[in-house]
Amino acid sequence: MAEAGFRFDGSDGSAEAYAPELYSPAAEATTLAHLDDVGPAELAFYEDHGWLLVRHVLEPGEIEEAVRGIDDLVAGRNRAFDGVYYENAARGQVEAAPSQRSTDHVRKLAWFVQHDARLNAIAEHPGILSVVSRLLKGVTPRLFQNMALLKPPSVGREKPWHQDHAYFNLPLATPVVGVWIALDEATVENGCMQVLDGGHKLGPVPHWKRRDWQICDTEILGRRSLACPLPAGGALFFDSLLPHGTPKNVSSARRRAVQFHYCPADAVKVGPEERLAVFGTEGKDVSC
Ligand SMILES: O=C(O)CCC(=O)C(=O)O
Repeated sequence: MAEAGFRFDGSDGSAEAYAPELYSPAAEATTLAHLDDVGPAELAFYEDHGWLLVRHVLEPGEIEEAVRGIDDLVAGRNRAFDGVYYENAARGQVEAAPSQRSTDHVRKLAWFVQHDARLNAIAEHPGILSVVSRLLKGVTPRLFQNMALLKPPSVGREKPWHQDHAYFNLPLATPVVGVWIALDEATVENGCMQVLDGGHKLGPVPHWKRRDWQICDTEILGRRSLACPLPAGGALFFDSLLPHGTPKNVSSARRRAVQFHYCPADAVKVGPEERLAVFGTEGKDVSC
């Protein structure tokens, strides 16, 4: 917890410059219209490519409720919730005017589903769970991570390229499906998701502490990436080994999203040593 009870995420900003070519997608990802369009061919596509993009998942009312839930949590209306992380660029402003806490300064919210029924309803959305279960080859999914990623206009910084499994204390063989849901229209300019098509087949890639816990930029530069723009209410389903990242928000448009991760209900956790032995750089003959 930072001073005055505020948490900040990221460095002071001076080390945040990155090559623009890291986020120069070769093309846009193809999309499905609805969750009902996910059939055997789409499940096979997911196996092969590591992702599925669906344009219409949440109804406008569900999006509004989710946004209200986020606003309430950020405004501190639920005193039991302390999972707000501010953008480092807002350091100083947030502490100066705590009564005006606003999503304009927030990078992310973590572990909120038990604090807000509106957000929990999305994590338990029957249509989403049905697709996740099929992507997990028929097993019952268990939600083990939930986040909201707000990337505010102008201050929302990059989330460098990474594989989500590098953050999870789960054996590498445990299948994990991430679901990233846009609550605003997500575009290349405001920082939509970008993915390395089929990159989950690379297996685990070493991660480094650079601008974040991330894949080395030189591993990404020169590879063919896809942009995943979405309307509000659309969702990206993705394999936890799929390299992905988002550029900073250089627009004046909001780009709020929620993200849920599901593993099989009977998955067993391991210690961080096992994860670092796979994704860490210590002892590996690699450099960044
Ligand atoms: O929403 C974003 O900007 C990036 C989210 C992401 O990739 C993550 O938190 O793992």
